[in-house]
Amino acid sequence: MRKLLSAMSGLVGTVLLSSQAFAAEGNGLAVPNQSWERLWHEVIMDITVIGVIMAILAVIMLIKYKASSPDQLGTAKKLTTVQSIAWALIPASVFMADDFFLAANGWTVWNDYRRVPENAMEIKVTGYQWYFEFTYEDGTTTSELVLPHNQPVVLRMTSEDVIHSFGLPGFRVKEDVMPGRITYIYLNPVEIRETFVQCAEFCGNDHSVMTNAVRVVPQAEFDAWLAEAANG
Ligand SMILES: [Cu+2]
Repeated sequence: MRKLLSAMSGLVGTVLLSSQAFAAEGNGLAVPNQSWERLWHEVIMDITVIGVIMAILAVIMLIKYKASSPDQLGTAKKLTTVQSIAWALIPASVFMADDFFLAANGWTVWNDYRRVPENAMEIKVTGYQWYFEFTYEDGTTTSELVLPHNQPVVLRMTSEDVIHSFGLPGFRVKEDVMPGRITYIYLNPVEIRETFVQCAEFCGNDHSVMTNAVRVVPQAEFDAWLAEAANG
């Protein structure tokens, strides 16, 4: 009983500690991929803690309460109805509290992905068999996606032929790109880095080569790149 109580208080401690982990970083705006990663680590940590507690308890009880013969009866005092219900409801409530906590944070992460800030730079994405094309606010069209560091971006996406999907594993997001509809992805590129986009919806013969580098570069480098793309 004491072991079970201390295990439960450990779990509650984990939940309380981790509830402070969801603050904004970088330019002060939500960074959806970072929110996603925090929640993912939280889920992994919680299911590991719960799984390990349950496994240890199960093994202890298997060994400690093993019957020495098939007709041996237990000697423990029978629980009253109220005690039985309490034993079912209290531990269940502790674990359910963690489920609700994770679900609530899932909504927060969802909002981080879907709320586009006013100052977001818009880039139009058009899907074709079998490439993506990018159109910047000045009308420049490119085959490469380059993003200025710390500038929130909204990709407004559509397709000229079949259904594609704009898959950005490095940003922990993908979204369908469909003819006749405009979908969007919000990105907050707070790290200078190179990642990639890969079409994530089977769209024909060359689907697998429908991939491109995605570069996050300092603002000055971005301006120079865009000016060159505009002239070229
Ligand atoms: Cu495609």
